[in-house]
Amino acid sequence: MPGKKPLSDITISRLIIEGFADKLTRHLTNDVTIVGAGPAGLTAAYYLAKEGIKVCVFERKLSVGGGMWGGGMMFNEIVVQDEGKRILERFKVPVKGHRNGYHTADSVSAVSTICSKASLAGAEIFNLMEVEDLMMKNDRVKGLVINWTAVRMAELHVDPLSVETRFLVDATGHSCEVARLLEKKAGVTLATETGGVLGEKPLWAETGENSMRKNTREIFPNVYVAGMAANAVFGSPRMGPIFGGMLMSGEKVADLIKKRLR
Ligand code: 48F
Repeated sequence: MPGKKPLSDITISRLIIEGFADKLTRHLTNDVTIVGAGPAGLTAAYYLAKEGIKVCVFERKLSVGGGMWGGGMMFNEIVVQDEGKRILERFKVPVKGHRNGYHTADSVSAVSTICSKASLAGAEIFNLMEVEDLMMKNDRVKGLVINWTAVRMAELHVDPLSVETRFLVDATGHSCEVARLLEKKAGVTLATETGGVLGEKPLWAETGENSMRKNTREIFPNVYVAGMAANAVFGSPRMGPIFGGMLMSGEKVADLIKKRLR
């Protein structure tokens, strides 16, 4: 077309590389780094970022949202109780139905809205990258070690990069991977009954949901657990496709860290 500049393939590539390098360089040091972009991690990222705190999230998968996308057994609806409804409404996720204090929401709507709010609030979310180790000095966590998920999948021997952080949140879900690294690799004592990871118990929705708030806390200096990882670390049950506890846990961990940063 006359007057229209031809598209430059190289400019497209250059913009992607420069834009990504700029983001990653800015987040080589963070106030808070969250591992896992499930409902707990994304909610925490939103509440921290909206206070102007420098926060970034590393997610190993291509998609964010963790176990929330799939609702219950791929019926893409989630259930929350009143407290969870309050948080969904804060994000402006449409909440439907009401039966004895239970509410439902479309899981795709919930994940996409929460992620959008966290991102717009200023949280930087890196997908396709996983946290494979911690950076520790004198028995204190100083940061974490990241690599491409594809590197592990291809079993390539490629060294990782390091990220410095003041606070670290393990929001990795059932596998509580940061806590496991602390326990198994660093060999340090966690703030649990045994000093180690107690392990998740079989499904019991009520106890699982009720214990999540208490379990959301600091397990090692400057390292917090949130969401299902918190229940796994403290030996509480899983709760199945009810998600209010995850949202509240994200909100609580953000509150705890905000107080520390003040
Ligand atoms: O599993 P996930 O959704 O954890 P959550 O936020 O919520 C739990 C619920 O989804 C559900 C439940 C409801 O009752 O029990 O399971 O606590 O999200 C955890 C995210 O962390 C990522 C993982 O891919 C997932 O998206 N993840 C796990 N380990 C790592 C990681 C790692 N080492 N590095 C980066 N991301």
